[in-house]
Amino acid sequence: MATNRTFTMIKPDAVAENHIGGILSMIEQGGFRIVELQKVNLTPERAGEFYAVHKERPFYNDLVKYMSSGPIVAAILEKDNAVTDFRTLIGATNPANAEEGTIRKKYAKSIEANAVHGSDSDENAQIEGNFFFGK
Ligand code: YYY
Ligand code: MG
Repeated sequence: MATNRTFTMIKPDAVAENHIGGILSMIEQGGFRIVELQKVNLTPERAGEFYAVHKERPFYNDLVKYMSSGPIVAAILEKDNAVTDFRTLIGATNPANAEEGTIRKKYAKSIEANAVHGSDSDENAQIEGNFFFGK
C-alpha cells in the first residue's frame, strides 16, 4: 500500500500567493488522488522536527524559519508509483533546474521557496504522512 502513496506540502509562499488551487489542480491533472488534505501552521519546533534529517546542513535554520512563516497545506496523494511520479511532477529542488511543465518550474521562487515538498522514498512518505495525519 505504501508504494501507492506519497506525501506533499504546499509551502508558505505558494499558499500566501493563492496558488493552492493551481497546485492541487496540477496534482490532480497529474493523475494523483488527494487522500488527505489539511491547511495548518507549523511551529518552528515542528518544522525543525520534520526537516531533522537536514539539521547539519547550512540552510537548515533558514528553512525552519521559512516553513514556519505562514500556513502550509499538507496532503497524502495516491497513484501507482506515487513517490517517483510525484518527484517527476514537482521538478528539481532548485527551480532554475526544474523542467518545463513541473510544479516548481511554474510556482517556485527560489531554492528555498520552492513551492512544494515531495517525499523521496516510500518509507519517508509513510513517516511524513503520519507526521500530519496520524496512523
Ligand atoms: O527533496 P527536496 O525538497 O527537493 O530537497 P532537499 O534536498 O530534501 O531539501 C529540502 C528543502 O531544503 C528544499 O526543498 C529547499 C531547502 N533547501 C535550501 O533551502 N537550500 C539548499 N541548498 C537545499 C535545500
Ligand atoms: Mg527532500
